[in-house]
Amino acid sequence: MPTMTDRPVDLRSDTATRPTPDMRAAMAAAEVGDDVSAEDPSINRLQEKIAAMLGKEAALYVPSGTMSNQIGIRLHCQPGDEVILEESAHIYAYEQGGIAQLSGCASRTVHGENGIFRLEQIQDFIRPDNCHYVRTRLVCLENTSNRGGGTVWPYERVEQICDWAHSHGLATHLDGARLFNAVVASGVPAERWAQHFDTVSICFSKGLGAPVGSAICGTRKAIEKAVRVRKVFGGGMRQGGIIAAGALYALENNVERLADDHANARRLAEFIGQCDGLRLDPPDVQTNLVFFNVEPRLGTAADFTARLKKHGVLAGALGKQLIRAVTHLDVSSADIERAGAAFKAAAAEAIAGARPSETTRGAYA
Ligand code: TLP
Repeated sequence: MPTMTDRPVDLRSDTATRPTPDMRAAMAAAEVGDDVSAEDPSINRLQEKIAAMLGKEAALYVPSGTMSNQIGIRLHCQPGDEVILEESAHIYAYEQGGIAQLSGCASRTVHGENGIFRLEQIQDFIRPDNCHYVRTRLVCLENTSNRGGGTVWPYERVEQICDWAHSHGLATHLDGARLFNAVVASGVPAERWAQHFDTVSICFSKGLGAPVGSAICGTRKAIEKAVRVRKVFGGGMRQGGIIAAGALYALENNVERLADDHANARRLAEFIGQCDGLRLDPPDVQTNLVFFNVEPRLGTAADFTARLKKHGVLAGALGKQLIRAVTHLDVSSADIERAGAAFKAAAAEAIAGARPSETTRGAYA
């Protein structure tokens, strides 16, 4: 059991990372200005850097991944338009129906395997040009797919879907909250992934370890429009350079190291795979997200995360039997060994706890 002084191993999300002393030093030293007038030198530097990394003309720093996605929707769509996305996509499932609330649009979902679908599944989705229908306007992909299990899209499939979308007059948006995880896992550079999308959203505050912010990237014209949308969504920041400096530091220092998070996630998956009653889903862990099911004989996912907590490990119950564990900058390989022992102990306890009647029968029959 952990002692009271041990910090829990926090595997709930890669949003849990805290700025390191070096990142904090970069933030403290940041030059700042009024960003609503585009006069914050640190934000301007960050925007130029991320746009260049993605091969886009321009980028805009915004407070969150949700805002950068929702700005992306608003840029491409008008009320009465329809957006095609995978049914577990963050934009659809975890942004409060922002597509409808903020842009007055409909969503058309497709079921993917581990978050990833095939072109054939959406080829009939374009509505006829007829006043009864919404106008099909945008295709959104998410890479890596969060609910899909941190899966990386097959590159050719992205190319095929986006080419098809563009050839039918549809726009494309990428929720690239974890695009750099896909880059590191696949070896396909960010620019190559990004070239297929009209707009790309990137999060700095997940695996990259910055405290705040995301960026929406695209053509200069799209980003000029995005400045207006960000303002009406309440995302115009003033001396935001103080946080943007953390994001800039993250881009300069924390991209390649995502490979460590992926190795830690695979190691954690090995431990989970060794526990009776836990089943990895999907079985192969590609990046930093590890999903697994808890067999009902061990209780529910919530029961199991409560047991883990007692052993000093925090993980997220995302369904009745489904749990997500996420590796990140604040989780070391030693933490993973600790977590592995906690998983084994919690699973063994759950099994022992789940069979009291059998034990009793054995003892008294
Ligand atoms: N994801 C969070 C939660 O909101 C679920 C997490 O812990 O994974 N796109 C994707 C793919 C995301 O996973 C998230 C956050 C976002 C967008 C939104 O980012 P924020 O939280 O900055 O609005």
